[in-house]
Amino acid sequence: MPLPAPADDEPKPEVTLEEVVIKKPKVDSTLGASKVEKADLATRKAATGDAADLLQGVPGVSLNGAGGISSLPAVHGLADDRLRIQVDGADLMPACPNHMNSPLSYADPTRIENVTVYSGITPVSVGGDSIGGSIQIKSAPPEFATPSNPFLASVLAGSFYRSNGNAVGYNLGATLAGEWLNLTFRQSDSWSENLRAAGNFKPVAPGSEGGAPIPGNVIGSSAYDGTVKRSLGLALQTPGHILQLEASQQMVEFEGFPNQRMDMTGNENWLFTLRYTGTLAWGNLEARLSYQDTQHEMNMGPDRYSYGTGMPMNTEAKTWAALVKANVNLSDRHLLRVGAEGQYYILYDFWPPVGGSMGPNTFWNVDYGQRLRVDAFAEWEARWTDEWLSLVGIRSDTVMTDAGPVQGYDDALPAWGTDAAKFNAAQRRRTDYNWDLAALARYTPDPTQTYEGGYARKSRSPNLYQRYPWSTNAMAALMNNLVGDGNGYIGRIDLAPEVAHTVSVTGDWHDADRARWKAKATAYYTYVQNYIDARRCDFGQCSPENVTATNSFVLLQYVNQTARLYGLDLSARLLLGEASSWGKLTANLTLSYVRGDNLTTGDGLYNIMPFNGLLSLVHQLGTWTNTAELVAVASKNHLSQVRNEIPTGSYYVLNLRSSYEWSFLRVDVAIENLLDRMYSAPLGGAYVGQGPSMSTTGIPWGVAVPGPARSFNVALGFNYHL
Ligand SMILES: [Cu+2]
Repeated sequence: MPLPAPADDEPKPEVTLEEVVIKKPKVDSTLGASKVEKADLATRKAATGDAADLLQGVPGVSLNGAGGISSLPAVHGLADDRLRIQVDGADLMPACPNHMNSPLSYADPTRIENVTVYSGITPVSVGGDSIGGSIQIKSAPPEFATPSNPFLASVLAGSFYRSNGNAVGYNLGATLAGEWLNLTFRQSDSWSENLRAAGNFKPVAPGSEGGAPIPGNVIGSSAYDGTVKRSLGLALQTPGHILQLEASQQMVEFEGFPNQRMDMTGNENWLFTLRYTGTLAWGNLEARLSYQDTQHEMNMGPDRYSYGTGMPMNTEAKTWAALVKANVNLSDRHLLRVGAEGQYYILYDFWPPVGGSMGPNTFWNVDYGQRLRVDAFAEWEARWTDEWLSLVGIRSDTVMTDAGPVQGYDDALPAWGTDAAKFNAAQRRRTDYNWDLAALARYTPDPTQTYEGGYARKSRSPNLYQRYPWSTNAMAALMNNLVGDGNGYIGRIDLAPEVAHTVSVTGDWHDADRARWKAKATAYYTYVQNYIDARRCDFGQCSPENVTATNSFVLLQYVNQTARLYGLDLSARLLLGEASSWGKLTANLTLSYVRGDNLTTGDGLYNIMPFNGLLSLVHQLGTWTNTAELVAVASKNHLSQVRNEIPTGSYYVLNLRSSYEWSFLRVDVAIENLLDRMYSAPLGGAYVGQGPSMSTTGIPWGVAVPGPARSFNVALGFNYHL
């Protein structure tokens, strides 16, 4: 959150020396927010094409597996669009029945300078249209020259290689800046072959008809290629005001999805943003306008059956968004944040005909889908004393969704026409009047401890893929899947918004200058009304066996139920020793536990990360950093039975990393999964990455997507300032 600027830069005549040294308010408003440390960020972004990787190790955060650059973060058991994920302030919208082009898949990891995860009580000023936490990813702010040094120029370039998958990436950038103008260009690209697991997890078999056999340890459909991200930014500055205009383009030529039945065979996204930030006498002001345009294509990649014709599925989406928000300094101790925002999203999801019963017409999965959101919020932060802070906010969230009439491949066939007619006869427009509330208090009795507790009510309306997919045909339903469990999903127009009530308490203990040790613990409990879970499909074309099956892929329909999630995050850091001759040695520990239950059915919630911990030893000598990291994860056996979720075993993985920085060169080397341990990724989903994927029985059920085998990584970064 931006640091509120002092209300008045002019020193008042009565200011005494003592008042001058009064501590500035802390930048982070809530203890429930974690910032990824800069050193960790540099190490993690060195050798990845996936921006979500930068969140690894943040307490309470886990990653749901998807494509190679599209992992979906989960915070305290809530993932995907239950979180508010912003990239440089933009709420990027996915446009795909599998959420392949998730917001973070558009972020260039090499550009990211700053990651903040709000996992506890999320202030309403950073929440909205979400029931879980908020993740804010930011690039570096534009740099400007100074009168003493009136011209800035910098170039940067980097590259990485990962042995598992033979992944290669590069990034380059250039900045030219004067005192009032900054021009920045960035580009990155990465590609990877299929990843390998450390052992065989399925039989050797060809993935496509007559194709070469895929070895038992190769994760089919995990390759990606040509993921170019480029941006051109122009920033103008006058004292106290910055205006930024940025155009960016994100292209993907191919990205495989081992836990989906299709692959991304093309994605082109454009984003245009105009942003103003100003520091004014009364506080600061931000205004932004953005437009996002996405063209998305899916089909069967090289590891899957193509059925002679493939199965093209196309999605087009446009999103317009506007926001204005202000931080108003009411006094030295009172800050008011107010804001309003709007977002309008249009979606077309259509599947061109391929012949046979999948023709002669185009299948419309969602035609003229619309989601309009209008929000306003006010939040009051009060620093009553140096010990006590309170934050109270309220937010209104109005969401309208709608979709036009649809058609199947051939509505004369009952397999398509019956469901389409039923959907077309229904009233499809829904308007939800949602509201959020967050209240928290923070107590800092002395410089070594802080306690925070609060309550939040948060709401989120269903997305278009939860309300509008209409076909109960198995093949069509299997293509609609947001979670990677291999099942098929049918929408439900009547879905109500999810409303979460969260209470959370955090304690933070450390030595007075935070140099030797610190420990933080967060406990949380969330009760979700109208949680969107799933029930077995028992209507339309769904068979009676679909209702009772326990060891196969099934067809499901979204349904509102009641859920509960609770858990605990612990993190600690301890300086073990320090000497000028050998540097310093630090130990870090993170433990996360979360449990999710469906209270309506007694079932478990899907994809809840089992108890896990991370222990690392970090040695630093000047700009040389060495890290040994142990990741340990318990078995996953509290499962979503309605989805026939697959259990996974416990495992541990050892990683080694080392980095060295010269004035303008940085080298990172790493060995991930040093001991080449074989394990199933607990949040990796069901393996459906090869073979005939268009029916529930074409691919064997019960195989979890494994974690990657050992990888040797090396990355070079060059950054030169003129
Ligand atoms: Cu897709």
